Amino acid sequence: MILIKLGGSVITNKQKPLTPNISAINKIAIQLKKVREPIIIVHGGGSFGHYWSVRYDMHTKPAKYSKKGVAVVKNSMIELNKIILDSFLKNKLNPYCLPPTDFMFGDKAITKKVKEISRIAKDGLVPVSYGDVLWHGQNKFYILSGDRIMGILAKVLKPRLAIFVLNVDGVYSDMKTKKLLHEIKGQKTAISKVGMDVTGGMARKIKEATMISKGGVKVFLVNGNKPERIVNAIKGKKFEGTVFRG
Ligand code: IP8
Repeated sequence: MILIKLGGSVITNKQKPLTPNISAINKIAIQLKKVREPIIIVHGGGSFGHYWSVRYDMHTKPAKYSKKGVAVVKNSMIELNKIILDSFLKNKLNPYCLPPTDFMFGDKAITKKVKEISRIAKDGLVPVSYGDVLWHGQNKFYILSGDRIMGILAKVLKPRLAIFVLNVDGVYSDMKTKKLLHEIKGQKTAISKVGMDVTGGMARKIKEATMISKGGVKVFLVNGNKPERIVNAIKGKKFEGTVFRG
């Protein structure tokens, strides 16, 4: 089974609020159709969830955020999720909509429900979850990033591979020369902050990828604007990207 995170920077236009990148989504869906293994998809917020989270000053830290903000962020993520589901359906991927409230209780994962996700995938549907704002208890809410969901699912499901699909080729050793690090085994990396991101951008991804790989799962970071790389990574062919070895 393969766990794939579609980064918000690939599936939306991050420079323009509330703008999906339909062409990128469709191209990714076409490539994913070639995969012959069960897959589970998680997607990020991009110019939907992140746009509103910034506007309402909402973060990953549980706090008493604006109720209107919670409602608006949640609504925008449903909207983006629907766009992904429509594209998957059109491309015969049979998506199975999976809001994170289906397998989370407050900030804890419900193991039984997480295991159910892999059974749904093995039965031939493609579960599609996403980063969201969740209730935390005691009148507090928090942003659960898609990257964190990757960590939660990987820990329980131990997929053969976890793939983070980005809008860059992988992790660069430094941002000036854009020299790609083909493999990371715990070394320090230069990380630049990406604007309009309440969940930590690339730094968060590297942290989560490192954690997942420490749990024994191989992690790939690949460029979603060249979606054939996702399939090459899955099929064990040579591809451009960064590997975190499990
Ligand atoms: O793009 C965050 O998910 P991410 C989702 O994976 C929201 O960090 C609601 C901002």
